[in-house]
Amino acid sequence: MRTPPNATTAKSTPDVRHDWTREEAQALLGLPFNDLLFRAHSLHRQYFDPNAVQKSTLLSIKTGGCAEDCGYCSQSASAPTGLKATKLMQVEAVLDGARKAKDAGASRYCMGAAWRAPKDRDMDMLCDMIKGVRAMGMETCMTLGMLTKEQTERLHDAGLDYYNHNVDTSESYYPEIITTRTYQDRLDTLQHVRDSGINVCSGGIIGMGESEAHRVDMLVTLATLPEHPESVPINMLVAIPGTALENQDRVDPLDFVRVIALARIMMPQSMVRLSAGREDMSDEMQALCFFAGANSVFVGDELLTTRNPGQSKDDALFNNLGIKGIAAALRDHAPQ
Ligand code: SAM
Ligand code: DTB
Ligand code: SF4
Repeated sequence: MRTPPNATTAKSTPDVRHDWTREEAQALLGLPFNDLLFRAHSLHRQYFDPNAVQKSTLLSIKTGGCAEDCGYCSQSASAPTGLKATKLMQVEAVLDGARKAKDAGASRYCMGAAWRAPKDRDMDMLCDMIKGVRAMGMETCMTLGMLTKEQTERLHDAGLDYYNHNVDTSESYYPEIITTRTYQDRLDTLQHVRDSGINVCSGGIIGMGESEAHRVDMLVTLATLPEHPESVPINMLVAIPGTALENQDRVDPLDFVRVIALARIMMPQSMVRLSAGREDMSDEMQALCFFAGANSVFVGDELLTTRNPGQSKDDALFNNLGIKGIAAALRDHAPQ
């Protein structure tokens, strides 16, 4: 495993545990807010610069028409969201986007495709995208759905730094949200990614109608993996018209902050990403999330199909909070 950027201690530290129980996690989540945040922030300071946030930019390299039925997603063919489906983008167009993202201060470029899984015929183009983005000095991330062992190895050999594949929620709540693939399918893909040497990015969504126990169980699943994901995106549901979750009530902002804090405590060396939903968060809510241990965000005007705070809004927030960016740390052993 690559040491996360800015991590100051080795992973043998007693804070980095893989034997969390749901009772322990539930007890942490039930602490008075200030006690929970103090604990999370103290750990955060121990492992990371508290005033540094890693910035990634997302690009949808293949949009819409997806065969899966994820209830939150605008890109599922089964959801009447009015989204126009596109083919896989050409490599040069993807690289143009990456150049702009780099100029805007992103250290990582995340390329997402609305697929159940990539087809083998797409692999050459995907590998060329990875090589081209890395040649610009940015870290690469992809999220393409399920992967076979062979596909994962090809992405690794092209130099892929991170693969994003979320567990999304707890195993017990998962069937309420997705029926076209299983929780175990997700864990299998994560295992391929881990085995290949690509850094693992895996998290989930808060605000899909799940209970506190489901949130706890999702984090216990991630924190009891043999190695914690290097990156843990915590998304706040973006309720998209036409999806099954379009009328979902907004999550209580302080409950969302509590989940960030719990993720920080249970996976103290992982980057915790404040992901989707920032457009609907106040500056104060985001500031509390950074205090609670979030140290990564998506920057730019768009996520995959929805809005994100643009550069000027984020620059103003980060300047106000005295937060700086974290530089890219590329894997150095990728065969090209
Ligand atoms: N198709 C691939 C897959 O599902 O693995 C990659 C793209 S998918 C959009 C990546 C992740 O984005 C999902 O697993 C989910 O956690 C998150 N996501 C998608 N739509 C969202 C929404 N409306 N609100 C919050 N998070 C969302
Ligand atoms: C993740 O956990 N969040 C990102 C990324 N991984 C690929 C995606 C958020 C998508 C939000 C809804 C949209 O823009 O379509
Ligand atoms: Fe398809 Fe991914 Fe959206 Fe699910 S989350 S419908 S797999 S694009």
